[in-house]
Amino acid sequence: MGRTILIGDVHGCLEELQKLLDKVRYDSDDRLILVGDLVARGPNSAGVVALCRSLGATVIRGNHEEKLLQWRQGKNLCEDSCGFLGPMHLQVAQELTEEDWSFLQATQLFCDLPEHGLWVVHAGVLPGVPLAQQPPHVLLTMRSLGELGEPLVKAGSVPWGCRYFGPAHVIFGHHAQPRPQLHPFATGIDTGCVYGGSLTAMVLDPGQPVPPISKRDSVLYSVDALRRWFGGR
Ligand SMILES: [Mn+2]
Repeated sequence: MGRTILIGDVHGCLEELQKLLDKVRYDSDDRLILVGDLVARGPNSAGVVALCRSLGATVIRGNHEEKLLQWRQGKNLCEDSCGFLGPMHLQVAQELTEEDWSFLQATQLFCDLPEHGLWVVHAGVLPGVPLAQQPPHVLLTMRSLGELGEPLVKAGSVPWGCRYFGPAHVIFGHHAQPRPQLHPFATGIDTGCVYGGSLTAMVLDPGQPVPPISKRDSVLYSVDALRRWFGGR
């Protein structure tokens, strides 16, 4: 049984993903888990989906996968393409093969890894709510909590990880930051590769729990973006 390798938001940055897999010496024994948003904004979304598919990776659904899947579902319901998709997502949609679509359709909203004491989600969890009862829009889009503990999509007052105290440690993406978000019971690994930041992985040995904040760097690996692929920040 190999290691567990968790990777942040790739957003079509295929070369950086390949470099990161090389850096952590990815092996076919390892379990590969991506926190979602494989697609959109970057240079090669279809290539990233194809690579993840060929490696048998577990992909947690991100808001960008959800957007594509919602659009496709609407399109199948009426030929006039119900559901709005902007030109960028439309281009991604046109590049995906049937196998890619099936792979995206099979993505899950969360993953429970009891052997590491971990939950994996794309965006976040509401403190005190069991994983299976977390609302999908929270799992897909939350960045922070408001004053009354309500989920906020925008980076608001308090990142949700500041108010979350387990029991499981949560690995998440979605909230791009220059450095990984380190909380006692949560780690954010979206380091904004597509915005010219870096792509980050957490690598755990079999059964290894996530180390405390003071030692968490020992399980985190990053590669720099080759360039800024999208927008400014
Ligand atoms: Mn996202």
